Parts: sequence; C-alpha cells; structure tokens
Amino acid sequence: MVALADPQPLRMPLAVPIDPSRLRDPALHPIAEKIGAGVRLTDADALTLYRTSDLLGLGAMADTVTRAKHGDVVTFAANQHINPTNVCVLRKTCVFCGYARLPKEEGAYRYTLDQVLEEAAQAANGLTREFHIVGGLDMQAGLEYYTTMFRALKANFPHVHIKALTAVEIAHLARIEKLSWTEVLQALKDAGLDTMPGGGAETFSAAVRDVIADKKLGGADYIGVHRAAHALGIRSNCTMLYGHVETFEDRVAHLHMLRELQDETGGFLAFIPLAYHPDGNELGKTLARQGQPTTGTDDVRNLAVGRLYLDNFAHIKSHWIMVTPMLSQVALHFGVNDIEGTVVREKIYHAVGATTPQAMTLDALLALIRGAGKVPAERDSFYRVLRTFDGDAASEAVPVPTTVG
Ligand code: V47
Ligand code: SF4
Repeated sequence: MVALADPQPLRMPLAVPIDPSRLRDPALHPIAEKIGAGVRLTDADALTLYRTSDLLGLGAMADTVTRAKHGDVVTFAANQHINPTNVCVLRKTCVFCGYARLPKEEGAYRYTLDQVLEEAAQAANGLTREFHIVGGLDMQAGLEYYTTMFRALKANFPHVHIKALTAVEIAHLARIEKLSWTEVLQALKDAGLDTMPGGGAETFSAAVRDVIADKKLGGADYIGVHRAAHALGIRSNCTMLYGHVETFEDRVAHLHMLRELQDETGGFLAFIPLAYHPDGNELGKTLARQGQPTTGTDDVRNLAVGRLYLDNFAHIKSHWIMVTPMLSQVALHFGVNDIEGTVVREKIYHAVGATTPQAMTLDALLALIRGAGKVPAERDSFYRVLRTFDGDAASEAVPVPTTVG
C-alpha cells in the first residue's frame, strides 16, 4: 500500500451549526441538527434532501458546510482535455453516448503520438498544468499506446500533471492485455500517470445500467478499480451521471458506494455530478422529456446533496461545460467549491449537443467566481492552492494570463 499524496480530504462529518430560520421544510430540521452535531447523514436523510421542495433551505445547509470547509475560496485548474481516440467497442450499447464510433464509421479517429503531442503543444504556453486524457475502448490502443503517450508527454511537458483513463478504460486495458487492474495501473503510473478522472461511473444501479450501458463495467468493479488505484497511491475523482432513467433511490445507492470507498481509502479528490445531455444519442430519443436537458433545480440539488451526504469528501466540483457557466455560478451557493476549469477543446459533451463554449478565458472564469461573491484561486491537481485572486490582482508574482484556451 502506497501513501496517498497530501492533502488528505476531511474524513469526518463536520459539526456546523445551521440557522433553522433558513429552513422552510420541517423535514429538514432533524437533518440540520445532525449536521450541527457532526452526525453522519443516513440514506433516508439523503432521500429527504432529494425530495424536499425547500431548495433554498437545502442550499443554505450545503453552503454552510462548504464555508466551514473552504471559506469563500472557489478553486479551478488550468487544464487541457485530450481525447486520443473515439473508437469504442461499446459504441452500440452505451446508448447515452454520442461521442464513440466504430472503427470504420464516419468520424472515427485515433491520434498518432505526433497528433497527441501536437494537440498538447498548447501546454507550451506554460499555463496548462494538467492534461485530462480520456477516450473510447479501442482495441487498437493497448497499454503500450498509453505508456508511450504518457512518457512522451512527460518528456515534453514535465510540468504538466497527467490525469488520465477512467476505471472503464483501465479495466478494458487489463482485459485486452490479460493483466490485472493493478498491473495496468502500475505500468501507467511508471509511465507518468498521476491521477485518474472520475468518468465511467454513470449510475451504479444494475437496473439502470441494463438500460443505459448494458455491457459497461459494473458499479462494484468501478469501485474496485478505484480501490486498486488508491492502493498504489493514485488518487482519483468520481462522478455520477444523473437525469436519465435513474430514481432518487438509485442516486443515493450510488453515493453510498462512493462514501464507503472514501471511508476505506481517502483516495477520492472530488465528486462531480454530471448532468445527462439528451441530444445526439439514442437514449435521448426514448425519454419522455424529448430534447430537454436536466433542470437547473435538479443540477444544484445533486451538488448540494453530494456536499451534505459525502461528508468525507473535501471537494465538490461543478462542470460548467454541461450545466452552463451561469448555473455553475449559482451552484457556488449550493455546496460547490471547485469549477472544472479552463478546458481546452472539450469534445465529449460537445458531441452530444452541449452549446456552451469549448473553453473559457481566465478573465471570464474569474468574473464568474467573483460575481458569486467568492474568491477565485488557481489550484494544482491535488487541490493545493497556487495563487488566489482577491481584489483585482493575483496574490503572487506569477504572470496573469488574459486568456487560456
Ligand atoms: O463517463 C457521456 C459522461 C463522462 C454523456 O474527473 C455524458 O475531473 C452527459 O467523467 N450527457 C466523461 N454526460 C466526463 C467525465 C469528467 C468530466 C469532467 C471532469 C472529470 C474529472 C470527469 O461524460 C462519461 C459519461 O458519464 N457522458 N455522454 C451525455 N450524453
Ligand atoms: Fe465508449 Fe465511454 Fe462512450 Fe461508453 S461512454 S461508448 S465506454 S466512449
């Protein structure tokens, strides 16, 4: 077992007093009392939080806990997304995904190493501190494809952290290479993998997976791969895809599994609820709310419930690409302390119809955070604050870029 890099997340529920006059729904009072006493919320409490119509009361509780953990600081990272291949063996069975292609299908691509390096070259500006690398389950992109890629990226951009490959991709590599998850993870770590992103979780419920991702790695195995990563000292994020066919009970069961692994390893850095986008994918055509994305209230509710139920997580992240920058700004009062940052050329969500920009300038991100009355801070991939932007200037003498991406 390898020690996990600091900082450790807060592993215990915090005792945080909540002003009962801010809660309109009486069902929230006993939950607020538990939070005030530092008592862990039950699954039934989480269901109450999902069902309450007192959205502002829920937000008040989530915001109080967030302030106790992070004050007014909201972090972001200057990262760059690279999606090296959209070829995926699950293309026909993950019916919510509009990004994947079969090998011979129009629009299919697989980058050569030179193409990856060319795309990564934007990091030469010195601003990008993290590559976020995910793609399809491509039979022609085995372990060596990725180890060669990571070694080359580290050689060319030694200052850039590599956050790469979801649990589903790790399991796929293990299967095609006939190796264990741990062997794959160790080889990738040796080649330069620093942390893992949280994609591929979807909703863990077997009944939901039967409908939306029939052949995909199951929830218990998603947890198993993250456990194996944490044991090697590789920290990771986790996600939950919501707003498709899942129930509130499914969401709570999903959060339960994440909280249990976090109790065990402390290896999760952040929880990121992902709003299902119905355009450009098969599942969207079958839903009653044809063409409609998730609602703003459901978006902030998922973030707030995550903040309150996942008491052993330090960071709750909003993904502005999917829920819009405006909603992400409001979410800063619903438990969010981190915003998916200055993303360069996001492809996965834009393949399913996201109309948000593909990248945000630093100035726009700072304005968004300040507009919510919060203090922006740039962080590294382990959530260590690198510089804060209180007032109009950065706290350190690091050159302030005017645009990123
Ligand atoms: O696993 C795919 C989701 C995820 C759709 O760890 C869809 O820092 C909505 O996990 N509508 C990949 N979502 C993205 C992801 C992520 C994003 C940002 C930061 C991090 C992190 C991780 O995107 C997939 C899937 O759950 N996805 N299709 C869709 N139609
Ligand atoms: Fe492949 Fe991932 Fe899309 Fe599923 S969600 S088809 S595993 S790229």
